[in-house]
Amino acid sequence: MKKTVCFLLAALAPALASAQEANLKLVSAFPETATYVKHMMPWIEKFNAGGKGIAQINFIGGPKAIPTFEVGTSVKNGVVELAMNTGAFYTNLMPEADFLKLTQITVAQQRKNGAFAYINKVWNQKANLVYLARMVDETPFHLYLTKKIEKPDLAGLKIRITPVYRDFFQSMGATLIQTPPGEVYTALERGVVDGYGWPIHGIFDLNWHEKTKFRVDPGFYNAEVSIIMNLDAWKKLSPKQRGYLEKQALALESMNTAWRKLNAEDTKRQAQAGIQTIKFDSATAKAYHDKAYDIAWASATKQSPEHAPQMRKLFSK
Ligand code: 173
Repeated sequence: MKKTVCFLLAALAPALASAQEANLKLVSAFPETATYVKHMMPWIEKFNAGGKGIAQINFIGGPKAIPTFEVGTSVKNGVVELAMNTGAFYTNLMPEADFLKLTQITVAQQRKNGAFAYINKVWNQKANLVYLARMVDETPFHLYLTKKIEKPDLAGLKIRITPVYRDFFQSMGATLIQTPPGEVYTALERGVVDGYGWPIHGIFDLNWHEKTKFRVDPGFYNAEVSIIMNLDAWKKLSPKQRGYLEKQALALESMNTAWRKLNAEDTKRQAQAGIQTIKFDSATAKAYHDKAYDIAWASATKQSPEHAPQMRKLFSK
């Protein structure tokens, strides 16, 4: 009898050991050639090297594995435990997802002033998600064009959008066409769009510079890309595993200093690639920038009267 128990325990030991090591599948809502994936891969390597016996991340790929706008639902339902995603891609789960572009303080400051905890409360309750780490910060979005404009008027222009830019570009009279990042090149190539919204960095990764003639300055908002996690998977972790994930989340956020450097480099590189900057006079530029925020907060408040005003307070300088 004793022998049998010993044998059973011995046979179970590997299973028990692997049950202690959490295996977390991660999908990227951005194409695998995107800057964000390049930024994340070394982090995953370090995560796995230090996480032996605790937790491992299994990167399963980009939008070919799960389409961009379905990644949020896949994390919510636990099809994958983790995703690198941006709120604009999962507004189908909750309108608040897209409000993260409106943060005017860094994620480190958000952790201090309670914004990060507030985001998590909403993400837990409304979408079964944990907001684990913000890995893009301090990065404005811009409008890129294939045709010149003299003033902030997009009438007659077809512009590729995501929810990030929808209300702002619509207010300038654009015809809106929503696509995931993976479809922008073809849309430009075929003349389906005359421009697109995108952060200051990253247009070279998907070869959009080949089709881009102008960038409109100033930029607006603050590009957000984050690691989100299925809440049930989070609850299943041991305190040690959660502690490890939290430590690695901070390590990823500490890499955000890279963006300021890349943003400066890519601004130069765009000029070298022949992309001209469209600049408005200073009053028009200020009105353009202010309008971006006014419109976004008005839309946010309409969509989420409960959370938008609180988030506005916590996200502002
Ligand atoms: O696809 C997009 O233009 C978009 O919404 C986005 C959001 C964050 C970072 C990069 C792009």
